[in-house]
Amino acid sequence: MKLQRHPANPLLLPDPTSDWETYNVFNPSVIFHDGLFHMHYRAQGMDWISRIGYAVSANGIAWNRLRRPVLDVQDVSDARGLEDPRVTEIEGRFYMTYTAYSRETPAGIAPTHAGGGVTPMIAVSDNLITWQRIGSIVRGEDDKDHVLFPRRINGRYVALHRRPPQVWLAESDDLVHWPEERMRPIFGPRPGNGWDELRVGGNAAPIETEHGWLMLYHAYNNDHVYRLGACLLDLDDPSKVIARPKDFILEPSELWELRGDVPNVVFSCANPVVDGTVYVYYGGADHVIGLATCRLDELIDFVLG
Ligand code: BMA
Repeated sequence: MKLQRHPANPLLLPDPTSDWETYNVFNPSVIFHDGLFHMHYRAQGMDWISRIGYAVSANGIAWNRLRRPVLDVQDVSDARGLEDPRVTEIEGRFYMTYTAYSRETPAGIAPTHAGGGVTPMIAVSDNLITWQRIGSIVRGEDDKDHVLFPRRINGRYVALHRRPPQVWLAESDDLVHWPEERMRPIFGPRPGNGWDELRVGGNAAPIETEHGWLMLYHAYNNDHVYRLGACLLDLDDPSKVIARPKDFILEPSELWELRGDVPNVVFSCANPVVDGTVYVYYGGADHVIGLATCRLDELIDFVLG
């Protein structure tokens, strides 16, 4: 089973007339709310700093974008940019997880390729435009790809996050405090399995189904090719993986996925389900935004094998 690319791809391109989304727009979050598709995306402009942009669509294909970022850098803790937004609606409010990229590297942590530390942040909004930072899941360690589940499980808010090289689960009573004793690893890369042999990380809010939480994730291998896969987590205890097919569901093959700012990347932060179709929006080569879809029941059949 493979996702089907939309013929209108890529759907969103950088805007060379702007100063903040001049070079790259990628890694979008998309939710379906009150009959509209709402997108938040990572944008890079003249200063190469990432900011979060917003666009809205009636059909999920043609987008109207706001001509300014909805979340911008604030201080030294995010001075290198805000990356990879993932929006989840929980109990009528909107929460965005994103990676804050700092100018400072915490003691004892190896700097990232551009030199700096990352913090897995959470912000809240009631209108999808105005965002307020509420805190982070952890601090002072290499941790990102954090994603909130769309509802509480056993009374607690739940998030996926990524402590290299594994995906972890975290729980919180208030979305602000995430106690270490309530964190545990779920799954990691599969050495020898090719596409997900080196790193894995969650995509967007897991989809609740009668079989379990359907979770889409990204992975890369020793050749640094990013692909997408899927697995199923237990409904009551999402730290239990019920099924994880060996094969991926999307890999870079179009020119705009193979060549861009970072080659050979499909990276997704969005899987809204509308009328039984899963809409997987993704960044192509850290440069543009595309869409691939499948039927929800087909994806479940594939994951269950
Ligand atoms: C990851 C993130 C993503 C990016 C990917 C590929 O570490 O930074 O934003 O799309 O690398 O470059």
